[in-house]
Amino acid sequence: MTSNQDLISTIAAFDLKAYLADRQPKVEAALDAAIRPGYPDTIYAAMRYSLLAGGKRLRPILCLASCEAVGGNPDVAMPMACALEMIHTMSLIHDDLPAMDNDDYRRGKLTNHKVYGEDIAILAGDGLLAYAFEYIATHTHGVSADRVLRAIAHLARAVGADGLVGGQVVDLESEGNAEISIETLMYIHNHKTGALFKSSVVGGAILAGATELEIEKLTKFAHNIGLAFQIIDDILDITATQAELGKTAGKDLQAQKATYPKLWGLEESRHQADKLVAEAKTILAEFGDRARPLQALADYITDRKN
Ligand code: GRG
Repeated sequence: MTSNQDLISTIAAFDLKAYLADRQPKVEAALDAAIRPGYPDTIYAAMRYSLLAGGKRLRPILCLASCEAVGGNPDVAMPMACALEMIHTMSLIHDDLPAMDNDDYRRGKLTNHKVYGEDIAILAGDGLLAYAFEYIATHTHGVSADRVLRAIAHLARAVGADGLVGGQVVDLESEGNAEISIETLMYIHNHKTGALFKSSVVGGAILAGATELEIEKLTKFAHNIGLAFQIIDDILDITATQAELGKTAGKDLQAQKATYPKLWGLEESRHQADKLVAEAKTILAEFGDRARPLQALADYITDRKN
């Protein structure tokens, strides 16, 4: 068993910058190849506009790293990694619509509906969502159909009313009520943000043939980093600039949203995020060196500036 001190020095030695410099361009290239311009021109252009607008590509990279953490070949998980980014992107397109968060900027660019109109933005989101599932089903090779089916089912659940959609609904219903309980806040974020993190980590592991125990541990790991990610998101909304975020800063205050800093204060929120990440890394101690990328990615979640 790896001691905590060993764990810390192992992770410190891992070059996350080099890892991301290798993975991010691979994901970019895979996304670009996954959806090519086509007919009708407008819909393909709108889908590609948001899909290829940058972003940290955290969900695909988590999926690949998780596949590796249980001894799988990350190439096998690339179609699922792309699908996760398609779904994440469509959720951002819909979230930015006037009917929801009504945002003008995302990833440093005008939002999809600002460029293509609301009608096309809705359809671009729908197109990305449908294609994500088609893409996993048709492009995942070298894995049994059982595993592919299980990964698809996990992802579908994460997207629907028991996942992103449910989280978004409670978020919308809570708007203007900064006094919601911590339980409601947790529900919103565990569904709106956490569910897709979980599917990223668990999906990569399922495709690699993870055991039930490994899946259980990775689920807990993903739960913690998903929550930590959202706490940091809330902190950055207060402390970072629009240029750093690539989207409007201070939106939560403006929309009178309940946030972790509002409930706990900035310092305690940061402490809670650090605690969740430390626990997440410990959960993976028994996975050995193969989990170093995942552990370093957990640190990245709290160290990030956007
Ligand atoms: C999924 C069917 C379906 C509908 C969408 C709108 C909606 C339902 C859900 C909202 C989901 C949402 C916008 C959650 C916020 C997630 C979040 C913290 C986004 C920011 O993620 P980053 O920082 O962004 O990873 P980049 O741009 O780096 O990818």
